[in-house]
Amino acid sequence: MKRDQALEVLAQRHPDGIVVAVYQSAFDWIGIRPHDLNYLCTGAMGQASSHGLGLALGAPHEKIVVLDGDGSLLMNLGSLVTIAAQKPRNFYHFVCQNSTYEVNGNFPIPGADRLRFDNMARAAGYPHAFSFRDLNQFEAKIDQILRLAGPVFINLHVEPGVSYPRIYEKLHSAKARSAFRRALYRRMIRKEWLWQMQQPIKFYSRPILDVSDKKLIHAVKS
Ligand SMILES: Cc1ncc(C[n+]2csc(CCOP(=O)(O)OP(=O)(O)O)c2C)c(N)n1
Repeated sequence: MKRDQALEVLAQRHPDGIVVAVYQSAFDWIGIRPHDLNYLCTGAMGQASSHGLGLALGAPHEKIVVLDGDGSLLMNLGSLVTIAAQKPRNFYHFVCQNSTYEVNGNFPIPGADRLRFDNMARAAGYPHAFSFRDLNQFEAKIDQILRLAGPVFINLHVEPGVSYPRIYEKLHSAKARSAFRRALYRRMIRKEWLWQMQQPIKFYSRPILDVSDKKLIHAVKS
């Protein structure tokens, strides 16, 4: 299936939620679904699933979608085990398996003809794992998949379709990161689960939002 078509399907089903995307999937995704809740961590190759896990644990009322690359996941396979052990119910781990390191020259990834990421995820302990080659089959199943309690693993065998421009400045931009942070606070406030949190929210060790700080919350809201 074409990657952009698969991502269009996902965008219809997850129009307004948090998405952690990498490399060509990220470029396509931000073209297809521009949104402040796109978390762009490209550069930290392999870390999307780990960052996604952190978000899933920190924001348990949000569905977290990770759009991983096959080359990227191979660099951090251990995260499958960590995720399965943590059992985040709100975690949906997609991999765009294109069998190459597409963004830096389409070099083949090792073992591409034999790799079964869905089997790996199952063996690591994910309770649900799927693999799709056909767009119609993916489209028929996606609603049901997004209703499952996670962690859920979804491998998509993709080839490039419309490849959106590689705007690295956007992926690496501090502005996009702070837009994400603000959008997340707004979402937390709107959904009112912020008030249930006992601890200040921290960015590294620095508290950035204290739930008792009404002035700050007012600033974020406005
Ligand atoms: C630790 C590390 N090693 C290598 C790179 C260089 N690099 C950037 S993107 C990339 C390939 C990504 O491949 P994949 O995850 O399959 O995504 P695709 O490009 O196919 O969308 C590589 C090797 C990097 N950013 N970080």
